[in-house]
Amino acid sequence: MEKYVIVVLSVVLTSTVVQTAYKPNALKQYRKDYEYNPKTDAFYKLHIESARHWEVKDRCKVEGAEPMVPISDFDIMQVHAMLKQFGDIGKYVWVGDDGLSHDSAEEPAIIDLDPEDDDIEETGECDVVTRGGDIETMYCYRDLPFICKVEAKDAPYDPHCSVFGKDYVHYPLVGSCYKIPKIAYSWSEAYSECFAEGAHLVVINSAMEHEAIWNLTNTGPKVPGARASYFFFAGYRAERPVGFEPVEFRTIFNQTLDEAGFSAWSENEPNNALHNEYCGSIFQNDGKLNDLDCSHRFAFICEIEVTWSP
Ligand SMILES: *[C@@H]1O[C@H](CO)[C@@H](O)[C@H](O)[C@H]1NC(C)=O
Ligand SMILES: *[C@@H]1O[C@H](CO)[C@@H](O)[C@H](O)[C@H]1NC(C)=O
Ligand SMILES: [Ca+2]
Ligand SMILES: [Ca+2]
Repeated sequence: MEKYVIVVLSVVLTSTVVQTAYKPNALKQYRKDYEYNPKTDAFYKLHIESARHWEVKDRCKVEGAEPMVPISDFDIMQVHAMLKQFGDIGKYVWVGDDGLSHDSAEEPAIIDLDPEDDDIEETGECDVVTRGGDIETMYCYRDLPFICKVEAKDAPYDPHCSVFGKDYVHYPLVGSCYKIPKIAYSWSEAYSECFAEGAHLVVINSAMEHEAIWNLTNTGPKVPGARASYFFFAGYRAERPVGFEPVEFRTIFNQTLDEAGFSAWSENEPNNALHNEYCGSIFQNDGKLNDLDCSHRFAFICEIEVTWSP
C-alpha cells in the first residue's frame, strides 16, 4: 500500500509539471469542468454531487462522456488525485463496470434474522473506486459521487465551432453553433451547463438567427424530464420588479432585446403567468420569445459564436 501511494504521488507530481510547463497546443481542453490527463489521453470530471448508480450514465452522457471504467492504474490514480481535493465526500466513487468481480465494501449483516430474505441479492452491487485506490462494490442504490471520462479521440476539436466534441451544429449563415443538451434544467442550471461547455444560453440577434433557432427546436428528439417539450430556455432574464415597476427583459449580456437585434415575443407573451415568470425561452411553434418560471425544468439551447473567416 505505501509503495502504491508513493507511485501515485510521483505520477501526480510529474503530471503537474507537464501541465504547468508552457507548451503551445500541448494541453488539450475539453469542457471547462474537465481535467486532461496526458497519460491516458482522456478528460475526467469528478461529480462531487452524488447520484444513485443508475443515474450516473445519463449524467455523464449530458457532458458527452461515460462513467469512467477503471481500465488502467492511471485511471485509478486520476480518481485518487481528484478525490484528494475533496476531503469531505467520503471514501467511495461510482465508476463504470470493468467486467471483473470485486469484493463488496458493504458491512455483512452480523446476525441474519431471516435467512430466507434475499432482498440484498436482488438489490445488486455496483463498482466503486475507494480513496485507497481499490476497486470494490457497493449497493447500487447508494448516493455517491461519480466520475465521468471521455477519451480525447472521442472528443475531437471541431474547428467550425471552436469546441471539443461532436455535438454542436454549425449554422454558417448565422455564424454560430448550437447544441440542445439532452437534459432538462432550471434556468440557472442551464446557464451553468452552457458556460461549462464554453458556450452561453442562446441569444437571438437577427431575423436569420431566429429562423435557424426555430428550425433547430424542431429537429431532434424530445428532451426527457422537461415540464413542457415546446419551450427551450434561452439567454434572457428580467429582475423581479419592486411594486409596480415594469418588467424589463435583458439578455445575459445586459442588452435590451432591441439592442440584441431580435425582440419578437410569441402571441400574448410575456404574460408573467402566476407573477412568477422572469426567465426567457424560445417557443418551438414560432421560434419567438416567451417568459417562464426560472425554477422549472426545461430543455435549453447553448450557443457558441464563431468568427467566419474565408
Ligand atoms: C429553416 O427551415 C426552412 C424549411 O425547412 C428552410 O427553408 C430555411 O432555409 C431554414 N432556415 C435556416 C436559417 O436554416
Ligand atoms: C445593465 O445595463 C443597465 C442600463 O444600461 C445599467 O443601468 C446596469 O447597471 C447594467 N448592469 C450591469 C450589471 O452592468
Ligand atoms: Ca446569437
Ligand atoms: Ca409566459
